Amino acid sequence: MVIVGDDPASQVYVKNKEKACEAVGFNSFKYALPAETTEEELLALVDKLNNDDRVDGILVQLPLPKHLDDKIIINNIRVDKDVDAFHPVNVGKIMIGDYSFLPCTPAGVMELIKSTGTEVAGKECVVIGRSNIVGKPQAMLLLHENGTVTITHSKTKDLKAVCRRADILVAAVGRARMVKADYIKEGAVVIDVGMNRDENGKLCGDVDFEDCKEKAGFITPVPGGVGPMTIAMLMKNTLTAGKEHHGIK
Ligand code: L34
Repeated sequence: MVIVGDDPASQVYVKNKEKACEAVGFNSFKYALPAETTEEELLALVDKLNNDDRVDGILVQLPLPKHLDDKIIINNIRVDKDVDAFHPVNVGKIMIGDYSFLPCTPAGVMELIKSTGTEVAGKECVVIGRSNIVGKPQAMLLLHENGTVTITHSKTKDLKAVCRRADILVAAVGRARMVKADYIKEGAVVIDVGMNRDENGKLCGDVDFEDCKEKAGFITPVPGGVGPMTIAMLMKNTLTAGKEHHGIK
């Protein structure tokens, strides 16, 4: 795990990942680099980890400080150690449904949906947000499960009406408690990917949980919903990578 700079939220997430590694019995090495780290220095570390046989999975926590280009860094992580599935080769594999790693957050969302007993096939699935990390791959995973998928974004007309069609609603916009009860269909599965701080500094999701909890069939809280599942999926990918590297079935 590589973390650059001192973003407090990233530090919490990385700490939680370290704890998870310990809980499942993985060795983890944390590299906390100063915010001023240069591209050259970060690439040198990535290269060292690429070639270190003790390392099965590499994760560079995002966001990186502004002077560093995520794309260049991610492109240099070995494809078979890219346990985030952010490398363009892994992203491409996901598009065609031929993958070893799924991106952790969308994969965690799929597990949460599965846990409700809801069949995705044929359902109206609406994803709010089109980021490369969540929105786009999320839509693809729902599509692989034969959902009828709509991706919405800032230019979507009448977002509320589109969301109200959803049997499965995944909110990944990054706007505190934006989704209210009038955005959801009675009985819908509502998955909240948001990780925001409200005006009082309190951690909250994109969904107004209190407002929606009676109307939704199933709803995930923040904290304690998608975040821990993201980490669980990271452990799963790392195990897959480790087995592959060591020839274990
Ligand atoms: N490279 N960067 C890379 N991989 C990732 O998979 C991530 N992501 C996102 C941000 N940057 C990344 C994460 O790890 C989001 N994310 C993440 C991971 C864990 C948690 C939240 C986001 C988490 O542990 N959430 C806890 C509460 C945390 C708190 O108290 O602040 C929860 O219960 O939701």
